[in-house]
Amino acid sequence: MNKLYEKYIKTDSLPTLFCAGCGNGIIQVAAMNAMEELDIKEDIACVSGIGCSSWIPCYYDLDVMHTMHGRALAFAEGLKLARPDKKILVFTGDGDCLAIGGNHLIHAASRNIDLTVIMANNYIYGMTGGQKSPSTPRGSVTKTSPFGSIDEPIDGCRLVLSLGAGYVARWTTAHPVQLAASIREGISHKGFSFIEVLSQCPVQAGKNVYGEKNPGAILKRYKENTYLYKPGNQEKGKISIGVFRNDPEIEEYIEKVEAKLKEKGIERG
Ligand SMILES: Cc1ncc(C[n+]2csc(CCOP(=O)(O)OP(=O)(O)O)c2C)c(N)n1
Ligand code: SF4
Ligand SMILES: [Mg+2]
Repeated sequence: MNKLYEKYIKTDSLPTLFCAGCGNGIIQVAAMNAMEELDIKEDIACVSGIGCSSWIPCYYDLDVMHTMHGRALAFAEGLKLARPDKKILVFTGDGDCLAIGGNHLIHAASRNIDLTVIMANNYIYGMTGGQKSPSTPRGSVTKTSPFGSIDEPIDGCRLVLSLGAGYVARWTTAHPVQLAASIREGISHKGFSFIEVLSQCPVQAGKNVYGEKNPGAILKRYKENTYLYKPGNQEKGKISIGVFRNDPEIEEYIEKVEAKLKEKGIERG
């Protein structure tokens, strides 16, 4: 067995619940590569919500809190306040993070609290059978939009950028090396880092959402339909990927809490 797997995966809990061709395995390996390169296994704690993507960290041989739908960020903020020494990785889905969890996302991003959020965006509620999510593209036929979605999709990266998050990036499962590099940068960044991964759910969202059913063909589309972000450059009809912001200067929330405690002469219990 692969050495990285032996080190990071609870192999007795394999196989994962992911369907064949799901993007979640690619994200799981990318995050493992990032942790390994930083050599910080002992310093990491993971938090996730509910959904297929929220199972990604559950196979890691690490401290993991698999919490409630939409509440991963609320748990993660509490954990960070209690254990500021931990580097916290939050695994969430487009439904978990942008729908029921949207309010927590808004507040965590605007506080610039030191967490690294990895949002697997498969444009669908995968675990519950293929209902439309806030990021589902217009026109997509899903279980809850049988005539094609008429909603304008929510772009999580634009949302957190507008709220002042210090590190924001988007990649796809066809860019695993760049994704691992961004997770590394996100973990090293002091402040709120948000990494979106466009990730296929070939089982609940195929042709009617991605234009393709076959996972390999979806990956090919991710390559063809994306372009690398550069300020001022836009390619119409394509999705920008890359690092949108990497600003270490923004004041971080835990540091503000610590400063306030010090000012008031309060010692941490
Ligand atoms: C409070 C609550 N509401 C609804 C659900 C049902 N539910 C479980 S997972 C899920 C959607 C998951 O979608 P997403 O976060 O995009 O994850 P994916 O399965 O697509 O990776 C929903 C609605 C729940 N478990 N708890
Ligand atoms: S239902 Fe979709 S998101 Fe869930 S494990 Fe299967 S392919 Fe992946
Ligand atoms: Mg989803």
